[in-house]
Amino acid sequence: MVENDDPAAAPVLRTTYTRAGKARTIGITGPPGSGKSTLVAALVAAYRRAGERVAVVAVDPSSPFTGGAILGDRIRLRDQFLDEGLFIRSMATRGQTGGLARATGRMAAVLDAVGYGVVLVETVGVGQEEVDVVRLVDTVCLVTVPGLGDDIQAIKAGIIEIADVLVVNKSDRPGADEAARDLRYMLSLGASRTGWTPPIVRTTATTGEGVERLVKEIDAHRTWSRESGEHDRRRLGAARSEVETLLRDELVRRLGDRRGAALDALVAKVASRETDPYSAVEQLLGVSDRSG
Ligand SMILES: Nc1nc2c(ncn2[C@@H]2O[C@H](COP(=O)(O)OP(=O)(O)OP(=O)(O)O)[C@@H](O)[C@H]2O)c(=O)[nH]1
Ligand SMILES: [Mg+2]
Repeated sequence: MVENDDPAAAPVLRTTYTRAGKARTIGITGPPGSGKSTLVAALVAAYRRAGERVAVVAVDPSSPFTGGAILGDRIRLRDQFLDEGLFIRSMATRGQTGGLARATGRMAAVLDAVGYGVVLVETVGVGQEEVDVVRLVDTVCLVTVPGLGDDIQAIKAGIIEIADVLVVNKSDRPGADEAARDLRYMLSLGASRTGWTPPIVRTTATTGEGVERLVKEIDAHRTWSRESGEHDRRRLGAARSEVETLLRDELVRRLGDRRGAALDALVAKVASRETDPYSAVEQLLGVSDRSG
């Protein structure tokens, strides 16, 4: 219900929201095929060994067919499927725009509230929406691989600014040193906004090599984030965006309910350029004010 933005989810979110806030939320993002799911599986194993209950939310806007059956194969967590301390959910956007980050954030809150100590969010960090998704987590891990070459430039533009930990996965392949060097160089170009310099961790997700170090670096970021105030800043930003989104939705809904005909008429006038959208909004808000 939460995932589908079903109105029936509201009571669920009301009860769970104030109980959330304890989980560590970790985003795993990076280009297709870089080994995100394999890395998620390795992280799940590490956190489960440490006694944590773990939830995984895989966000896949590109595939409307993503579902439990396909996920079993894709996410490579087959041996972990019978583990009661592990919850896995794959979600697709089903064509709606703008709702992905919201649905993911809400799902993370519910999972947090029901006692998952670690919530992992996997997403392909390409579009703005996915950048928004990953912005909601406490720690963002950007996964790259050796030999990406120019592709790395494209990643840089979108997401490197919000990466807290940089991962060079498939370090069993040639070129891991160069990849790490490229990342270090890219980091040196942009001044850190927050005072945190993302560490660069090499992993081989398929064997688990480097995963313990990754867990340590994620922990180190979390500690820094709490002490520096960055954690509070992010939570505040996420809360503001959630409240403002709901406010916007509710405003549109109420206007539609009470002044549906007026809204339609004004939209038509904007379309035919009899009036402009700014005046239309002013008029609608004025009308709404008078009607209470
Ligand atoms: N050699 C090597 N192969 C790896 C490593 N990690 C993952 N792979 C392989 O890379 C392929 C893609 O791995 P996935 O984990 O599905 O990658 P992904 O980033 O989740 O892919 P999408 O979700 O489709 O974007 C699989 O065949 C993995 O077995 C690694 O460290 N070394
Ligand atoms: Mg994957």
